Amino acid sequence: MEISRDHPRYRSLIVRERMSELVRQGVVAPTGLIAHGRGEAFDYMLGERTTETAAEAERAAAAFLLEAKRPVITINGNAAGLCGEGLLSLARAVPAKVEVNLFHRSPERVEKVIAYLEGLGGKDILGREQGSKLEGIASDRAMCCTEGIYSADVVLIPLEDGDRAAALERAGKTVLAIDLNPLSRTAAGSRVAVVDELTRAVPNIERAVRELRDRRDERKRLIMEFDNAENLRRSREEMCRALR
Ligand code: PTJ
Repeated sequence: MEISRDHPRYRSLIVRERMSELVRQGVVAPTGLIAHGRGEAFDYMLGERTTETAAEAERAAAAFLLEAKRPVITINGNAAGLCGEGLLSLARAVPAKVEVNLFHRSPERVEKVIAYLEGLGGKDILGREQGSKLEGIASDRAMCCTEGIYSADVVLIPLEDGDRAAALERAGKTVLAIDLNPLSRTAAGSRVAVVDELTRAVPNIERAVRELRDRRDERKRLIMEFDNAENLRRSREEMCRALR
């Protein structure tokens, strides 16, 4: 479809076109478009900008990633389609391992998402062989890589479903989520929930990683002081203010 650059929602329309094309290629799940629409609606309520509240969560997430011994970034179809390059760049900056972990899992789709990320320059992406299991979630969705998520201490989960986020918490991982829905179980159960749009959040976290790399005391302070419940309360408040 031809989209005019003058259209006030040009960027949103371009992203929607790309996501539908990635559904055709099998990278994004068909229901990924529904999740994307929900994200757009929440972002609209935030004013489609990074709030001060989100920026604080992004700095805290960066601090946790730098302090981690075995950090892992998980990528699903939506995250790959929206921000694959950004997530790979963040993983290199930390450095963190990358694992493809899908909600609608099939070996063919895992292969497609990994191949898509490799096409963007990704290397050593985990996910083909998932030999370990997270307790407390049903079927395939429990599977993860032994040398990736299973042995991670800190896991960054962009756009994750609530069950898996809770299972990661129960497994003793520090969970950092990126989720525009400040009411989601994922956001509520995480140590840090970044309520910001993925393509804004990821470069912001990477910038904070670079700033905090040589500032250990500042990282410790950010980690100690970050209160997820309070940060989420402020995100909800900002949405209410925008609606009023
Ligand atoms: O590729 P798969 O098979 O792993 O499937 C991926 C989806 C996203 C379909 C799957 O994980 C899913 O169903 O997720 P949920 O439970 O719908 O949750 C997605 C969350 O991400 C929702 O709370 C949305 O508000 C939020 N979200 C959607 N788009 C964005 C977003 N958050 C940040 N940035 C976005 N662009």
